[in-house]
Amino acid sequence: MKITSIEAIPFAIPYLKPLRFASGEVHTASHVLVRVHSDDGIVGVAEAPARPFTYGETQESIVAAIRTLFAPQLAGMSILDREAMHAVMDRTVGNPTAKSAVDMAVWDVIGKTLGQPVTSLLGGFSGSMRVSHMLGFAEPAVMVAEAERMRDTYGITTFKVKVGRRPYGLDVDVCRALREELGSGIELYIDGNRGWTPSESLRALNAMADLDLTLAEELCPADDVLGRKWLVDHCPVPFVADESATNPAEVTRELLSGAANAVSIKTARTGFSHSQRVLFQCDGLGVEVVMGNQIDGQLGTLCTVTFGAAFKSTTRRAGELSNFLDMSDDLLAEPLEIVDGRLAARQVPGIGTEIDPEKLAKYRLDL
Ligand code: MUC
Ligand code: MG
Repeated sequence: MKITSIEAIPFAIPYLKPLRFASGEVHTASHVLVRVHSDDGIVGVAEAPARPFTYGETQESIVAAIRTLFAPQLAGMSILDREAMHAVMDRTVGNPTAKSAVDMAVWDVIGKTLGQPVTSLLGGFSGSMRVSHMLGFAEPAVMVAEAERMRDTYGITTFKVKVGRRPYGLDVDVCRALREELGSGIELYIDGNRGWTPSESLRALNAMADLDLTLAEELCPADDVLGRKWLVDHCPVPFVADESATNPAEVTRELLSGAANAVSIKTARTGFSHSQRVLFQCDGLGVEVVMGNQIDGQLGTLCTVTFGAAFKSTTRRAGELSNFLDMSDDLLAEPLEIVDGRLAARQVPGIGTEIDPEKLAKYRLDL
């Protein structure tokens, strides 16, 4: 039950089309595969996505943090001692996705060692989640066509629309076209990735007042401290903290300062252990949560649904679980399938993140 070694393997898989949003764009999944080995011969698997525009981590920095800091410090520790492991990793500040991938790979080892699905160990509330699809910047007709394809092919009826462009009318036109073309049977919410000012945000919300949006996420920076609080006070729907609330302490600060009144939980940045803390904090305060997407491939998406399906309050809303469909290929041996708008967590020992060795050999960058 002890950790013997931890691998950090950089790989790159192109997306079929880039995802564009107010804080950046992603063309290639330049991620890091993390494998934790135990002395029982068990291997736990997870991944860390490099998102420099959100966390400051690069693929190279994630590999370096795991290989040179975390792997030597964690070797010899019991796989059950997650709290002690985090205390060790937290001697290094930052590096949220590197730490989270180690955390989730350790949970995978625990599940495999006990012969239990991690989703059951976490909470076991439900076997699956409704899926929300994230629509990146494009012309209205292109975004409508993508939403229709997702609805008709996969049964997805919830869409997060990327906004935050200037002039804001560009995004209003997209949301209006989606509502008009897809009708009242779909759920729409928006994510600005800090692209607007507080006053632009409110003007945009007013211009979309008749579109029945259900959430507004990070429309302006949380650093606009008073402006953001003013915006949240005037916002007609829950205002979601995403990149402003990347750990439990930031969640507390954002909620208590009035900078948000809902929270996006991303296992890519809080793993399973700290996602629990974020969730229990929100549950205790009566704050809504949504399972967010870090532009994940299948590995990251499986981790998100493993956590999201495990708890009552994370299954209330659709989770952002479909953008792996935009990737040209993936590492998972058994691909994920969205059926009737739902994605299932895997009922196998661990998370179910078994890797196809040929695909890993094809896409890894360190050989
Ligand atoms: C999201 O919800 O913002 C885009 C940037 C990022 O950090 O995550 C994605 C999706
Ligand atoms: Mg977001």
